[in-house]
Amino acid sequence: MKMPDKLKQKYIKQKPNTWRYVIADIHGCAKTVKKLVEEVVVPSKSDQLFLLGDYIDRGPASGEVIDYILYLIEQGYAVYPLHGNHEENMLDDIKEYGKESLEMMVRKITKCPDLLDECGSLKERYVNFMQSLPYYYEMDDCFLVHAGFDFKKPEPFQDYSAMIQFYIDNESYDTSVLNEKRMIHGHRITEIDYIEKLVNEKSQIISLDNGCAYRKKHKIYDYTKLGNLCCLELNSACTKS
Ligand SMILES: [Mn+2]
Repeated sequence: MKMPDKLKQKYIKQKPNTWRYVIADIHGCAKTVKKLVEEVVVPSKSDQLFLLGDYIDRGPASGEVIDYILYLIEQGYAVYPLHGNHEENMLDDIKEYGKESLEMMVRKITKCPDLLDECGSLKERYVNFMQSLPYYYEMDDCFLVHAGFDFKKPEPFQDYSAMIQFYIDNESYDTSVLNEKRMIHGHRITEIDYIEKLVNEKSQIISLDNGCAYRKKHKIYDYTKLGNLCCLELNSACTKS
């Protein structure tokens, strides 16, 4: 996908005396993210709220999730959304499929009919939103990215497809290129005990996706350790001790 360079990464300055929150893969769980933001996180308008991508598919209300993000931005909250592979796939599908196949796919396969308008096309505001998303954010003490960086590649900070679909193995990941900064990512569904361990041990790499849409028995995953939408407070996660 071609896009202007300014959208590919952004350096974000930390504001003094504010909190920084990160929420990973929301996947159509609109009620959950609203509850999390409004009753648990309760950010002020000067706090920063980072979202790690994958807003759509799996859960029941993909369009509602994007509308909620747009609403928060409109209300003046400092929201920083990132690109996920599900948004990228949707944008590719728009280019690849004709109107009818796309409509069928969105209704039957990805199951997010609330992304469609009454003519069966993807609503323009969702397409515009998905096209506007950067691939990673860098701050003075951390990187935020949907999936991760592939440091085996010669130009890891140019490899945008890795950023949305790289599958990180926390145990063997080479962190030397991060310059001692933390890296917070989603995409890889991670059991809640392990997320807590990474946070408590102040791990340099933190996986934050607990598969919030997985609330029932699943072929691959132990659903009893999934199903939460996690939020990490970056100031405390990034302190050294
Ligand atoms: Mn993903």
